[in-house]
Amino acid sequence: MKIKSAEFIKSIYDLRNLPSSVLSEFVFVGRSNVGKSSLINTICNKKSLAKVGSAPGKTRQLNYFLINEEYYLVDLPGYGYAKVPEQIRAGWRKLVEDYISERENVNMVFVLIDSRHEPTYLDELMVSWLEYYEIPYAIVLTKSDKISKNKMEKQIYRASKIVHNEDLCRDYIPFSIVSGEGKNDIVSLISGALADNKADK
Ligand SMILES: Nc1nc2c(ncn2[C@@H]2O[C@H](COP(=O)(O)OP(=O)(O)O)[C@@H](O)[C@H]2O)c(=O)[nH]1
Ligand SMILES: [Mg+2]
Repeated sequence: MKIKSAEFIKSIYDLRNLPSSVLSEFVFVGRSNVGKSSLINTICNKKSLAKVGSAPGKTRQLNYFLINEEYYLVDLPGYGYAKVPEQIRAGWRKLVEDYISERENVNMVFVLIDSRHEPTYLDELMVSWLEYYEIPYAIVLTKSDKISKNKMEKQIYRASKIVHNEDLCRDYIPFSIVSGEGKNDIVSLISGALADNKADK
């Protein structure tokens, strides 16, 4: 499957305003600045579909993008930025957990981790929610252009330590907007999941 069309649909601040459609949703999560917006732009081949480098921790909304008029990509608010007050962090936690636990058409979640850093407590919490609610996910190690192949192997190993259900964790994907590494893997995972979904119906 190729991404032929990608269009921004809306930003959602309150889960009561989620789209009523039953299209599959592929969701991107990770700490602020991990490269979520850049990844969405890269896989959609559109430079400024999602806003890159906006003030970390300031984006509290879910952004919906409609792809090939067939499914959504959902950009969740980034987590774990040090300067964010506790009250806002608690708000993030509730918004994201409510979304993950209640939204039935979530097909797969991509958990983005900066390949230069260790997984954080919030990455681990995210993975534990996904496993608890039995949602398939993949771990994406972003900014792979910044580290060596050797270091990447080590970082994948470290990331595997926060995974407890290997059936739900579909893949570990090194990704870079600079080299394009990982782009096809992400698009293939999405196409495969959509095909399985159709086969089930
Ligand atoms: N070198 C490099 N920089 C990246 C990559 N992905 C994102 N960035 C940079 O990281 C910063 C944060 O990216 P952004 O997509 O806004 O992160 P978000 O907060 O998770 O949406 C920006 O300055 C990007 O240009 C990558 O693969 N390689
Ligand atoms: Mg962003």
